[in-house]
Amino acid sequence: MLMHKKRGSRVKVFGICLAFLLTPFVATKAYAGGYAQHQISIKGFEFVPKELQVSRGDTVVWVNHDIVPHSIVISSTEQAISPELESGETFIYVVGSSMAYECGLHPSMTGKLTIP
Ligand SMILES: [Cu+2]
Repeated sequence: MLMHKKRGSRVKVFGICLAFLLTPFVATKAYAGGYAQHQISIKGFEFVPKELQVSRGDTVVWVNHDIVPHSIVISSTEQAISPELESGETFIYVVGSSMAYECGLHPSMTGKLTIP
Protein backbone atom coordinates (compact mmCIF):
# COMPACT_ATOMS: atom_id res chain seq x y z
CA MET A 1 0.00 0.00 0.00
CA LEU A 2 2.71 2.44 1.04
CA MET A 3 4.86 1.40 -1.93
CA HIS A 4 2.08 2.18 -4.40
CA LYS A 5 1.63 5.62 -2.91
CA LYS A 6 5.36 6.35 -3.11
CA ARG A 7 5.59 5.22 -6.72
CA GLY A 8 2.64 7.34 -7.74
CA SER A 9 4.09 10.50 -6.26
CA ARG A 10 7.46 9.83 -7.88
CA VAL A 11 5.83 9.61 -11.31
CA LYS A 12 3.95 12.82 -10.62
CA VAL A 13 7.14 14.65 -9.58
CA PHE A 14 8.90 13.40 -12.72
CA GLY A 15 6.04 14.69 -14.87
CA ILE A 16 6.18 18.11 -13.28
CA CYS A 17 9.98 18.28 -13.74
CA LEU A 18 9.65 17.28 -17.40
CA ALA A 19 7.01 19.94 -18.03
CA PHE A 20 9.20 22.53 -16.30
CA LEU A 21 12.24 21.57 -18.38
CA LEU A 22 10.34 21.70 -21.66
CA THR A 23 8.56 25.00 -21.01
CA PRO A 24 11.39 27.32 -22.16
CA PHE A 25 11.61 25.52 -25.50
CA VAL A 26 8.00 25.59 -26.64
CA ALA A 27 8.67 28.73 -28.73
CA THR A 28 11.57 27.04 -30.53
CA LYS A 29 11.04 24.90 -33.60
CA ALA A 30 13.72 22.72 -35.14
CA TYR A 31 14.03 22.53 -38.91
CA ALA A 32 15.83 20.17 -41.26
CA GLY A 33 19.46 21.14 -41.56
CA GLY A 34 19.86 21.58 -37.83
CA TYR A 35 18.85 25.22 -37.57
CA ALA A 36 16.10 26.30 -35.22
CA GLN A 37 13.63 29.16 -35.22
CA HIS A 38 13.05 31.01 -31.96
CA GLN A 39 10.26 33.45 -31.22
CA ILE A 40 10.61 36.46 -28.94
CA SER A 41 7.46 38.32 -28.00
CA ILE A 42 7.59 42.05 -27.38
CA LYS A 43 4.86 42.81 -24.89
CA GLY A 44 4.44 45.19 -21.98
CA PHE A 45 7.69 46.96 -22.98
CA GLU A 46 9.67 43.75 -22.48
CA PHE A 47 11.34 41.16 -24.65
CA VAL A 48 9.97 37.72 -23.69
CA PRO A 49 12.07 35.70 -23.18
CA LYS A 50 14.60 38.34 -22.24
CA GLU A 51 17.56 35.98 -22.65
CA LEU A 52 17.74 33.19 -25.17
CA GLN A 53 20.38 30.58 -25.93
CA VAL A 54 20.73 30.05 -29.68
CA SER A 55 23.08 28.46 -32.20
CA ARG A 56 24.88 30.27 -35.01
CA GLY A 57 22.60 30.21 -38.06
CA ASP A 58 19.39 29.95 -36.05
CA THR A 59 16.54 32.32 -36.89
CA VAL A 60 15.01 34.64 -34.32
CA VAL A 61 11.58 36.15 -34.93
CA TRP A 62 10.53 39.13 -32.84
CA VAL A 63 6.78 39.79 -32.73
CA ASN A 64 5.52 43.15 -31.48
CA HIS A 65 2.37 42.55 -29.41
CA ASP A 66 2.38 46.09 -27.97
CA ILE A 67 0.33 48.94 -29.43
CA VAL A 68 3.43 51.15 -29.72
CA PRO A 69 6.40 50.64 -32.08
CA HIS A 70 9.66 49.03 -30.98
CA SER A 71 12.95 48.23 -32.70
CA ILE A 72 16.02 46.04 -32.24
CA VAL A 73 19.41 47.74 -31.75
CA ILE A 74 22.70 45.99 -30.97
CA SER A 75 23.79 47.50 -27.64
CA SER A 76 27.57 47.41 -28.17
CA THR A 77 27.53 49.20 -31.55
CA GLU A 78 24.15 50.97 -31.35
CA GLN A 79 23.48 49.55 -34.82
CA ALA A 80 19.78 49.12 -35.59
CA ILE A 81 19.19 45.73 -37.14
CA SER A 82 15.44 46.18 -37.51
CA PRO A 83 13.22 49.02 -38.68
CA GLU A 84 10.66 50.34 -36.22
CA LEU A 85 8.16 47.52 -35.80
CA GLU A 86 4.58 48.70 -35.61
CA SER A 87 2.02 46.81 -33.56
CA GLY A 88 1.58 43.29 -34.95
CA GLU A 89 4.71 43.42 -37.11
CA THR A 90 7.46 40.81 -37.02
CA PHE A 91 11.19 40.96 -37.69
CA ILE A 92 13.27 37.95 -38.71
CA TYR A 93 17.01 37.77 -38.06
CA VAL A 94 19.62 35.07 -38.62
CA VAL A 95 21.98 34.98 -35.64
CA GLY A 96 25.70 35.22 -36.43
CA SER A 97 27.09 35.91 -32.96
CA SER A 98 26.08 36.44 -29.35
CA MET A 99 24.66 39.87 -28.77
CA ALA A 100 23.06 42.10 -26.21
CA TYR A 101 20.32 44.24 -27.73
CA GLU A 102 17.86 46.91 -26.74
CA CYS A 103 14.91 48.79 -28.16
CA GLY A 104 15.99 51.85 -30.14
CA LEU A 105 12.97 53.77 -28.88
CA HIS A 106 12.98 52.54 -25.27
CA PRO A 107 16.59 51.78 -24.21
CA SER A 108 15.45 50.35 -20.88
CA MET A 109 14.09 47.37 -22.86
CA THR A 110 16.99 44.96 -23.15
CA GLY A 111 17.56 41.39 -24.25
CA LYS A 112 20.35 38.96 -24.97
CA LEU A 113 21.04 36.23 -27.51
CA THR A 114 23.77 33.87 -26.35
CA ILE A 115 25.65 31.34 -28.46
CA PRO A 116 27.31 28.94 -25.99
CU1 LIG B 1 10.50 49.87 -27.55
